[in-house]
Amino acid sequence: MRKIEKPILTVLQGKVPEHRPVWLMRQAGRYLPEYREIRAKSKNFLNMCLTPELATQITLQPIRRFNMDAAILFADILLIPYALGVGLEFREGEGPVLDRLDHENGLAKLKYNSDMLMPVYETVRRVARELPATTTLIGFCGAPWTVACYMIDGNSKKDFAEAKIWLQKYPEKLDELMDILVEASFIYLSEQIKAGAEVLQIFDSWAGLISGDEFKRFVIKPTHKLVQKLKTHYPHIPLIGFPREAKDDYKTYIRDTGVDAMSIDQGVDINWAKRELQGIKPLQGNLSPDLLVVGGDAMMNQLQHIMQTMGPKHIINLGHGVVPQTPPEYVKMMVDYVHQYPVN
Ligand code: 1CP
Repeated sequence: MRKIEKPILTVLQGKVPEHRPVWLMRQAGRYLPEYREIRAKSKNFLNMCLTPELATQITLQPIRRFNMDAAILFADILLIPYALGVGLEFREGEGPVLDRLDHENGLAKLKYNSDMLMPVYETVRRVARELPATTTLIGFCGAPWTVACYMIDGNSKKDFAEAKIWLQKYPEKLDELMDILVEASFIYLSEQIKAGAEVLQIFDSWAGLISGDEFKRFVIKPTHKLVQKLKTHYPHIPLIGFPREAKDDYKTYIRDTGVDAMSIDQGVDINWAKRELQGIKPLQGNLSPDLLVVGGDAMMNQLQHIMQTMGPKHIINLGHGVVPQTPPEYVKMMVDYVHQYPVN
């Protein structure tokens, strides 16, 4: 009997898959009517993340509708601050709002309570039971730097002005915060693995805010620590890093953090990625989320260009999350095209 293959795992092992794999960041979300339906009936977003019945259904929605090659756990990177005791609210039309971290005594108050996230692990267990045999279950967390940005500023409206002040005025406090977040993320991801996550992605959405020595200290170093800890305990679990908008630092990141693969944003020139990055580790991403709103030739040409340039050992994904205005039919068109595209 032929062994059932999970194409995402095959690409992450650096091999040619049976068919070209695709999944999308934020593949579950407001662009899907079935998501909006659940959301309209729910108390709030945080409650949705912490209710396994709902989070399981939402995680599976894009698998059922589009036959994606991966399911990504429906949760949020800000659940870690929540479990550290930080007040968190997702306000309608405003996004997340957190209690701001006080540079004087804020760090001492943070105590990670893993039990607060038990419902998330239960969601992972439920999704794992229901997934088709060829679909990979991806768990995730935010990278320490990105999570710190939200904790320090309390929201994302001011371009993380306060986090930038910490870089200048309190870099040692920031080191300390990085260590707290590495420990918490390690526990959080370990529990996801034990519950059935097969791959983990580390989202560093705001990695592009810093560069040079700051990038080394607050992106590379904490990510490397987290990767080391995970590799010591779970060497078989592939880790995908996503240092969004890191520009030239993508190269340092893929070499020095120890991740097994890297996701790239839409600002990265795909020929440069092919030349400079693909030989180091497998890559994912690069398609612009805006093209998924536009559809038609613009979307298909770009998709084809990425597939042709990168070959079959590439995971098709966007350069950032699906936006709410995206017509689901374009997503379907895109996924079907990827699946019928020859592997060699
Ligand atoms: O219904 C709604 O309006 C809620 C919107 C929403 C959704 C669908 C939020 C609030 N979070 C999520 C789910 C989510 N967030 C997932 C689930 C799985 C999937 O991809 O389908 C994941 C992986 C995330 C990760 C996340 N949350 C990131 C990293 C990736 C990225 O988008 O850069 C970040 C930065 C967040 C914070 C966050 N959560 C929600 C919002 C609106 C934001 C961003 C706020 C900002 O722009 O700063």
